[in-house]
Amino acid sequence: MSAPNQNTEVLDIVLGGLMHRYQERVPDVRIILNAMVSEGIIDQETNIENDHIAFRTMGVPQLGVQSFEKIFLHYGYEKKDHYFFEGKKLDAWWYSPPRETDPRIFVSELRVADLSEESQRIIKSYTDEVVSDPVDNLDLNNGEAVDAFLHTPLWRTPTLSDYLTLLKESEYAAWVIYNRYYLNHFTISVHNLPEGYNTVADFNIFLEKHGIILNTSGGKIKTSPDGGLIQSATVAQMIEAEFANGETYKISGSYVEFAERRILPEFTNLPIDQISRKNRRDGFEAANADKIFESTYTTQTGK
Ligand code: OOG
Ligand code: NI
Repeated sequence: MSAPNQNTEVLDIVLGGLMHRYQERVPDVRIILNAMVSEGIIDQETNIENDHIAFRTMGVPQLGVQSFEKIFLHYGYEKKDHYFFEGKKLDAWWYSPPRETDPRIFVSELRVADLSEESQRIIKSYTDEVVSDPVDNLDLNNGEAVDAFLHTPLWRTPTLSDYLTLLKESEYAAWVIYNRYYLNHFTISVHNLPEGYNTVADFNIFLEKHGIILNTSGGKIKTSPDGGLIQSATVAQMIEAEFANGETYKISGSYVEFAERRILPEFTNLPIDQISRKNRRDGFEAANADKIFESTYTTQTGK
């Protein structure tokens, strides 16, 4: 077996597959990329810098982060800081990529055991169909197999009534029971874009001019206490979901995020053409993340 850091070709297949299906689910991506090219912000779409991507998981023994992370650890990602979201009953970690050009990964997990008996019973009725850790049975050196895995249901299609019951207690739980490992968002880095677009504040103006609706939880601009990480996000796009017995209902799908990472104080004297990712604020910020999660919550999508 090849060493994890030699698996970047497979990683490209997996990331490509994720982005491809994500773009089909999130029409805002096309609107934003087309507008960036037509305003001359970028020459071509492939010049977008993807700051990070995010996934959501169910915290039950055979699934959750401990299972999911094995995929990306295999491709050379490194596990970094932990974040805890008490109110939302979530844990999360971020992973730094093998190459500077790869996105960081943010993976969260629902603390299922902290929910009510009823919600736990509903969730387990689905997740108990998965009797052993599915990633252990996956050939991680086969990019097409991993791509298929990430887009194949692990449990039966939920009923609308279970979805709505979960939604009342945990919007995150409802999202995962239907959307599973679909890419939750990708994130456009703005700090290397031309003047007039290279801050989240300016980029938000551009987005709104093109009719994009932004998440307003905690304000449209989310800033870390150190001032180094500034983020905004769209409100998730609604998808017409088909539940068990053919019932349909509009639910939250995925969204797009924007990130500005400021140059760290110790590097502000460096010429700008010498600045790379390692000279900028890295990682995530719990207070920003707490609000960004709400991009898929009905308080935002119902606006
Ligand atoms: C993740 C929300 C947090 C960030 O960049 O802090 C986040 C999610 O909605 O699953 O993306
Ligand atoms: Ni994010």
